[in-house]
Amino acid sequence: MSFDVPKVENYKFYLDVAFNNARKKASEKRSSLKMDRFSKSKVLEFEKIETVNDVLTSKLAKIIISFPNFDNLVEFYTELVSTLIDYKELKKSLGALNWAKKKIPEFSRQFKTSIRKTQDLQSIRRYGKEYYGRISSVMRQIRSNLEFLEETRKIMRNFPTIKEMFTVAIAGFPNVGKSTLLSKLTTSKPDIQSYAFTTTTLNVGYIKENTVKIQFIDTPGTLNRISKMNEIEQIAYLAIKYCANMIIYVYDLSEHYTLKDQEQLLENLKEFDKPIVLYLSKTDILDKKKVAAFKKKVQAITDITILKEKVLEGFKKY
Ligand SMILES: Nc1nc2c(ncn2[C@@H]2O[C@H](COP(=O)(O)OP(=O)(O)OP(=O)(O)O)[C@@H](O)[C@H]2O)c(=O)[nH]1
Ligand SMILES: [Mg+2]
Repeated sequence: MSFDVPKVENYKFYLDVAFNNARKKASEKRSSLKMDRFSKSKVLEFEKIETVNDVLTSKLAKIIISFPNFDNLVEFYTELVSTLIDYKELKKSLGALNWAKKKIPEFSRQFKTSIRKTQDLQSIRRYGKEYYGRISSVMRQIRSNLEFLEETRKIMRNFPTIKEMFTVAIAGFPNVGKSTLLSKLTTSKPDIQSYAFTTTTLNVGYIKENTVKIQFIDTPGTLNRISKMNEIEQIAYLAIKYCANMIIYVYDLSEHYTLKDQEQLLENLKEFDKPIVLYLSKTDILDKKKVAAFKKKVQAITDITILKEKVLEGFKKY
């Protein structure tokens, strides 16, 4: 299932492409035509109408096909779609594009018939103009639908590709070292930066050794404000809820997030009712006594090898 849909442009863009192509094609053909002015005009007008028709119907068809079919999705994706996308509006918008895709050939046929029948040059030009007016009007009528589809595309662009296998979610406050941990556990190379909110989508990494197949999802920081989550946080929330079999919670004592806040976020995560492994990051720059005291209070792991073993234990129980 691919949620990677090409950009949907506005209606004017498609009209411009169609009309420019039509003009270009007609002017290319003009010099090769050996006939009287009247017949030439008819042939060229036909050429233009056919080009406009072909360009627009194929562009519309491409957009319609590019949107995935949301029937028969696994639970996680069904939830993503129903949480983040107005599915009814999406169906309506695709329906509107289908309508335009049928309407345009109808007008094309109708105007070609009128032009074929006419006996004077003026009428050919008049029909031509009228045709462009009708086509522009059809495209204008799907203006808001194209805009809606583009908005939907942008939301879907953030949908992660998550496979069905034993999955571990890495959660914690921003900047605590979640992506760094993913890069240590797997071969994944996520973006790591010294500022918060680096991860704006879900990074996914894998351990694949013989029969062991484990998927790790590095989530963007913070899930401590469930009622006002942004889109990415909602995706992370749903990924933990529906895909994760285990959670690694990353504590960071070097950061400006208080321990109390970090504990509160952990409490929120407990509501998912999944095994949680605690990991303390950045121990290389922490005071050793501080680390020891914290480990005494909280059963946190500080070693990657031990952390991997814990994950493997979870995998074996799965
Ligand atoms: N010294 C040290 N620095 C670390 C460690 N882990 C992460 N960092 C640094 O902490 C900063 C944030 O690391 P990230 O892995 O991007 O943190 P994150 O939790 O993924 O951040 P967001 O995606 O913004 O939520 C970076 O500058 C890392 O280099 C560590 O174990 N030791
Ligand atoms: Mg990150």
